[in-house]
Amino acid sequence: MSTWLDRLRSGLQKTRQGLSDRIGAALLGRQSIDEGLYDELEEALVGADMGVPVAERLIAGLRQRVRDERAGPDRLPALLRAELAAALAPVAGRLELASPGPTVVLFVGVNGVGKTTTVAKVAQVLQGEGKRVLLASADTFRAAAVEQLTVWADRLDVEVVHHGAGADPGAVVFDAIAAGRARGADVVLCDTAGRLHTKANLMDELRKVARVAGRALPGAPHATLLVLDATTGQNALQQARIFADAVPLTGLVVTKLDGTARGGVVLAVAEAMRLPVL
Ligand SMILES: Nc1nc2c(ncn2[C@@H]2O[C@H](COP(=O)(O)OP(=O)(O)OP(=O)(O)O)[C@@H](O)[C@H]2O)c(=O)[nH]1
Ligand SMILES: [Mg+2]
Repeated sequence: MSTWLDRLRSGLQKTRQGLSDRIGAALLGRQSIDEGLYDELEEALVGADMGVPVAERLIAGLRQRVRDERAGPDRLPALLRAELAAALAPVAGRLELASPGPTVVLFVGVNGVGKTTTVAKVAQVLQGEGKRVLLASADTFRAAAVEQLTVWADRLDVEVVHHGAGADPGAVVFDAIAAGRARGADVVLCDTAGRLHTKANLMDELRKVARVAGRALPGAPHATLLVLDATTGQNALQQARIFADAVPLTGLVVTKLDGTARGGVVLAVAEAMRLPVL
């Protein structure tokens, strides 16, 4: 748990800096806490993409803490920090492995959010834990997609199952699961093509991929992770809703937190969708 929080904390570095700058500015020269100050703090939270409902709740929690402690403005940063930590703790999740394996994980999301990169990162983490990992290149839209995943597979020295460009992604997943079972893999990580959540035919295709996985191995996919680009802001919520309509999502992955001061979307989406962030 602490390592997850550590990773999230370092990922949220820019968000934290942006927030504390704004909070610092709001507090400058204040002798007492007034409504205007709460408004400014709430704006700072919304500005970090937490969304209005989450921001309002955090501010309500902060007010309570201020009352309980009869705190002055100097205590506000610490109390807000405590409120944020309390909000984040319950959304932390981790990938549970099925036993017996293999655990089949589907990575889904819109174009360019970081699915393929995340597959490689997760493969490396699991490999480090001594797990036998197999990759499935179910992004058959472009030849380059297979190549990209193959480069990662070579670097990590893991096997990747792929068909040619234009192949049926369901068939790739089916073959990969069969190969995973035959070879005693612990995990089969399936990379899928980026798809605009607004394209109904592509969402249907995703539904089919999930169905085929279940035919190859009852219970699969064991995890379906929606990859979200933190820099997308509040649109991430819309993406999450539509993907969840197509396939039962089990968790969220948030990428590119290193490049944005708006990582608050982590909280907004996790809470609205009742999904853990892995
Ligand atoms: N800074 C940063 N860049 C990232 C991160 N994850 C992915 N990227 C970059 O984002 C770009 C897209 O990453 P991909 O992994 O190819 O994204 P994808 O979702 O597989 O893209 P499609 O398959 O085209 O839909 C690449 O340039 C990655 O290096 C991250 O956590 N931080
Ligand atoms: Mg990709």
